[in-house]
Amino acid sequence: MNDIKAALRRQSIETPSWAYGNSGTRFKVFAQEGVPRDPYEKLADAAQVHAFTGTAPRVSLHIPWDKVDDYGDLARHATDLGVRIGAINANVFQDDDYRLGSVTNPDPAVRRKALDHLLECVDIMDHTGSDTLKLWFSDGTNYPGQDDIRARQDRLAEALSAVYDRLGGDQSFLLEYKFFEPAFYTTDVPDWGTAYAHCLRLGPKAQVVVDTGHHAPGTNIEFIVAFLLREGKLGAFDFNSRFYADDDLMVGAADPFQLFRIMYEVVRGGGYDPDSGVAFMLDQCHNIEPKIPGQIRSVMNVQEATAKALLVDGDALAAAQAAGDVLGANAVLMDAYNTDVRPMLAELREEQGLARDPMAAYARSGYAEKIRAERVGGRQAGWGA
Ligand code: RM4
Ligand code: MN
Repeated sequence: MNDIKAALRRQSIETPSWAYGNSGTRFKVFAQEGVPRDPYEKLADAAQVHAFTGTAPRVSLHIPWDKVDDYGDLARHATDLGVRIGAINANVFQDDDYRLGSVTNPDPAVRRKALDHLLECVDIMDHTGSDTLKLWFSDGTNYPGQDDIRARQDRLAEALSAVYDRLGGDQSFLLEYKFFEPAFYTTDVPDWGTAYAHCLRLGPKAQVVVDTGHHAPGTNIEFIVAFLLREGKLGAFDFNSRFYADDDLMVGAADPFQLFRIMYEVVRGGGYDPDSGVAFMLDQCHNIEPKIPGQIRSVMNVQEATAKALLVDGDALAAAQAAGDVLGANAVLMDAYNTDVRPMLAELREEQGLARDPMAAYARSGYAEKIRAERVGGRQAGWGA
């Protein structure tokens, strides 16, 4: 039990700056009172999530949503609040020029513009001390024949290689795949295999990021995780949950059993080892629920799934598997999944000087009332679509 607690104590889950701003669907963005007006206030909210969970010390930024004049100053602000800047997420999907794609656009001038943005993001990494660039491309086509599928792969490879060459010694990039949306016929990075092939060709500083909401229904995500870990190509997770498409709901809300199965493969494959380099990030939007509690709940959901994964009796499982004991092996996994780990996590928090129940402690803290009263006027941050 102490080993498990020690492993949970070093857990680190990165929260996304955009989770604290207003968000919505393509039908409506719902504004909430007290929402941050700028990246500084987003970091202040993220610091609350870390303060109550002890597990969320890094915050991802999204450029241009988090554009500021002085990134060094923003990084210092983060440190003052007890958090650090995590991954820099590039955005080449919200400009009229990108109607037919960004780095895979048939027009070389648009490709240049997109590449320049990606390189600018590496400059921002230099200034913030961030070591990770996250790349997701909305590029693709809507109609058969619209563009040359193969040529678009060539253009993608060219851009990725230029970014790769620009990375500093301790910097790397994550390539994110998604099977559809906003493109509906072809997507240029639709699946883990495409991301993996591009990353493999480039080298160790290019890794695949698995966004759990970016798969077709029924996809066995834990298999993808096991495979990528075995190949040393799993760079990170963007955690969220989905019922239908890319729903960006709270991780562990739709299918906690799937999250457990994923975390089991992470632990099994060494992805939870201190030197694994795998980053655990949230990529979520809280459209109808309050945002800071939404993030706290999500961090707790990942903690619970991780605790259960760590509880799996590896020796008993290996013995049952070797003996061909199908039901016995399955029972070992289910025993761990069906264990209530919440008391252990509450105890661990107490040992760390935290409240046993982070949700209740945040509600009691008065922070929500404070930001509602203070953040009046100005322009609320949102995802800018
Ligand atoms: C994309 C992708 C990226 C995220 C944006 C907001 O679908 O998941 O990771 O940065 O959405
Ligand atoms: Mn994502």
